[in-house]
Amino acid sequence: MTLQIRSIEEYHAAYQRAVDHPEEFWAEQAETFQWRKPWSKVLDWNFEGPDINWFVGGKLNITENCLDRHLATRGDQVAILWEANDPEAPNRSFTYRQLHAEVCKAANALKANGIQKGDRVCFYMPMVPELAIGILASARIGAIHSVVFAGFSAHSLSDRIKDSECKMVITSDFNSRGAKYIPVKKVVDEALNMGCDSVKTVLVYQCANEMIPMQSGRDKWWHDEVNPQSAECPATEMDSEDMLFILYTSGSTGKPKGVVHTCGGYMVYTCYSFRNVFQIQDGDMYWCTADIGWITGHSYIVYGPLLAGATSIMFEGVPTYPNAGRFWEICDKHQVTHFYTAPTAIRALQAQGDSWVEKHSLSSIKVLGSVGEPINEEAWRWYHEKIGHSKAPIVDTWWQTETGGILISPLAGITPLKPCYATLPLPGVQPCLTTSEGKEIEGNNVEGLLCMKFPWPSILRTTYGDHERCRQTYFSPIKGMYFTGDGARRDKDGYYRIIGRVDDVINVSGHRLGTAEVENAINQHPGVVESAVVGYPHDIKGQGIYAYVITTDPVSDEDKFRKEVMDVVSKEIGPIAKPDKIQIVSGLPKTRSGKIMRRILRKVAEGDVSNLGDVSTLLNPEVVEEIKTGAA
Ligand code: 6R9
Repeated sequence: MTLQIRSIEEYHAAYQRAVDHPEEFWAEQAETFQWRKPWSKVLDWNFEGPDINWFVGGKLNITENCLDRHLATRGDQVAILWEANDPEAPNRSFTYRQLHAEVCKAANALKANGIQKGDRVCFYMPMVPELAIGILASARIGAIHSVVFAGFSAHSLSDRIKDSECKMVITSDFNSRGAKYIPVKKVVDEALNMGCDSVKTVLVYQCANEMIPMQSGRDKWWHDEVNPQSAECPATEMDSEDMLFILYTSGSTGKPKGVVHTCGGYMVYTCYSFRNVFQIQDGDMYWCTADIGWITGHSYIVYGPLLAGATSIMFEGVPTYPNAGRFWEICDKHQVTHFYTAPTAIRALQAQGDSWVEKHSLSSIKVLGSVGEPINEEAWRWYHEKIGHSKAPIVDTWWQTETGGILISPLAGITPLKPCYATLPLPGVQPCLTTSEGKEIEGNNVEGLLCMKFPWPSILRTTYGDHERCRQTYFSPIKGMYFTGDGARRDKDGYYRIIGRVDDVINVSGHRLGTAEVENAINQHPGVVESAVVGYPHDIKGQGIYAYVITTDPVSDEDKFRKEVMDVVSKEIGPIAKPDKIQIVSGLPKTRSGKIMRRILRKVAEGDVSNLGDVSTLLNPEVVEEIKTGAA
């Protein structure tokens, strides 16, 4: 097993060793896995390309390390325990041996349907075990999975399928989420009607007992394809740097980009970070409430926990169904020891009152985790006191889709905590703060752009089909470094506090959305000439979406218009991107070069109009007054 640090002294020693001898440090971690062929060089890199290669020449299959490797010692231990949306429905659990068999069957079914090494397979599925089984099956035969969160619209799905030319889509008939019953396959049909010629097969996992249209020749039932298959499937040998998966995420400009992770480095880092941050022990019950449609689900529901031989709970539903006590009920029911969720969920549940928590003992909880956005002090304290009974440490884990795993976080029970601080980098991670000109800011009690000076094994390798975009987004803003897009503060003790995005990315309930993406969607409404979107502080979501819209004609029924705009956005991107506030304006504040002054729009959205700074250099200073008085 990879290193597990046990004390703060060990942490500091490991940190120093990883700085002084990174190749030696990471070789030691990597040696604990099963490789078909050892690497010839640990690391070969430059950030200019970027061209980053870990465990060069090494051959492996990540699923042998998630599954086969554990059969002798943990074959009968539960690997995945699934809790349905409906609290009355039975649980489903898979031991490592059973999961191995299911993954092999699904892998054989993919092969039987023409999927080969290097092919892309898209997943658009609810949180059922078959999603985890499916992505592992894809990895087993060397196919590349691209999971699209099942809340995205047909349009978003179609863009993602086209961008990576997926050969197969794996989906389900329906999705039960809370009180909602969503026809998932219908969305896939719509997406495929938008010209996804690469897709040859759609595998449909059956969740309900209803007839749905199946296109003959293309659509097949999961059970028909998977059940008859053999439970043995040899794993395909992969190069350490072969692609493992693509996951789309939003940036400041343009369409979402497909972040690419590769086999060897991602395997080593997700296991290492999982073990150290959560301090998992045998017998623990670990539950991450994320959706597998996001990176947190990939790294810390599926890969990290399975690589580490842990038991991972997977939940189909939502925190408030059938009531706001559901999370805590599940914690007691399964004696959860490690609970990992997002600040937006914590705030939403806190707002429902303590009585929902007090009904449950929560005595099994040893470690709490937070991820996705900065956690505010009030939520941190509530989480600590009410859920952790002031005993369980909170690991506030900072990381990104692009980083593959947690980079800055306390190690549970080891790193002294400070509310709202992600605290210290993991050994092997070298953060720094810079000015916007790229000059490193040394010392403590400082603030700047958060960058990384040195690669870690699960850093993104490229953005699918567009390496130049990867370079421009992450490696050229600050020369010689990986630029995160976040601003951070380093306090007197060297602890990091993440302030938030410094680019045009809005973080709504932990979901990343680009302002340009939302604006493009709004502009699809025939009555809209132009729009500008900014984030503003929101009590539950962290950030809400505030849209300024110029219309073609005067709007008589503003409520109706707002609803139409929201529907358009829902249809174009998905319900998560719906603006919370829409203000109709006659113009947008622009510089003489035609750039929208978002700083002003942000201030108005925040309700802070007292100090808008100098607006006299604007092309149209008069609109500022109008925008101020008409604030939504
Ligand atoms: C894992 C994940 C990444 C962005 C990131 C930052 C924000 C994530 C955070 C956090 C403060 C934390 N973020 N964790 N901010 N404290 N503990 O969320 O990936 O969806 O790519 O989002 O989320 O702004 O840059 P992703």
